[in-house]
Amino acid sequence: MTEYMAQYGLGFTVGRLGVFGAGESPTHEGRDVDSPPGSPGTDTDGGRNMVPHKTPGDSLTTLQEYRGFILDGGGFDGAGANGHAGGHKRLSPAYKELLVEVDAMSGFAAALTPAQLTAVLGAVANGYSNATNGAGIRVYWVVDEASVPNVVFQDASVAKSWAYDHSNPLLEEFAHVVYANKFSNNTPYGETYRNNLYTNSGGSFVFLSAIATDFALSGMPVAAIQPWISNTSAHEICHSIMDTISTNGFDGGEHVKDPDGDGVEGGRGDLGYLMVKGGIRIHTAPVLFDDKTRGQIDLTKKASVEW
Ligand SMILES: [Ca+2]
Ligand SMILES: [Ca+2]
Ligand SMILES: [Ca+2]
Repeated sequence: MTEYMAQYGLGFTVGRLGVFGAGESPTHEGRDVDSPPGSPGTDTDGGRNMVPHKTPGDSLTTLQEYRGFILDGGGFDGAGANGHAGGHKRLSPAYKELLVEVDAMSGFAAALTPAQLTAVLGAVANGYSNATNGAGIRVYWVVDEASVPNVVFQDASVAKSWAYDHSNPLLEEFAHVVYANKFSNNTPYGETYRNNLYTNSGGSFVFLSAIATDFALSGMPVAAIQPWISNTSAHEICHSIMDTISTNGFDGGEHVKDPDGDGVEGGRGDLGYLMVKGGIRIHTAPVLFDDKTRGQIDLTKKASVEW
């Protein structure tokens, strides 16, 4: 309650848990403490004067948030501090929170060690909650399957089936991200499939061998690869919470032509943005959201789990 009041400066209704009703999810676009009073349309929750998300709430009920979840990490504040060290964690109706189920394939050269996986996911979570460049979302993850035998996918249908088979039914609110080997053609870096009523097969993949192959060809040091893995992860997760499909000038894949808004599409200033279309994305920078992307984020329709 104190957090919520500090975040929004708004009133609230006392419910059965003493703060909010158990079925309510009152997180919404309001004004945060550093925003000009009376301009709730100019910012979103959790950050500094960010544009509002497409929808209010994070689809977690206050009862779920109060009960909490067993999580492995994430939950950083806007300064990248006060992250969750692992174990049980109650969530907050004052912040938008995104929960991620992580599966990791093993047994191939580009597979991540547990420490590398933690570093990658930490960069992703930090990026989403960053007060300046982020999206006003606190990302938490749980590693569900830490070492699954790797598969080289022949086509999308195989990948979708894999995602379905490995999506933990106990983690129904969680977006699903898989650190995978590759498709047989060793491209692309990542892919996100939407869930639907008939196949129930959504999920995001990060193809570690495809990324590693490009770095080997470029001659860049292996240490340079981690930001590309983190940014690819953040990019695919962003696809899974956008649900735009050709609206608002997007290209049907939620990529933005001019994310820095200077009128030049695919200019150098655009290339560091998370969802830029065209050119070669620069993945050495932190995760960087543009306002058009922020304005289309919808945590109530996570593509990998909700339809
Ligand atoms: Ca929340
Ligand atoms: Ca799983
Ligand atoms: Ca531009």
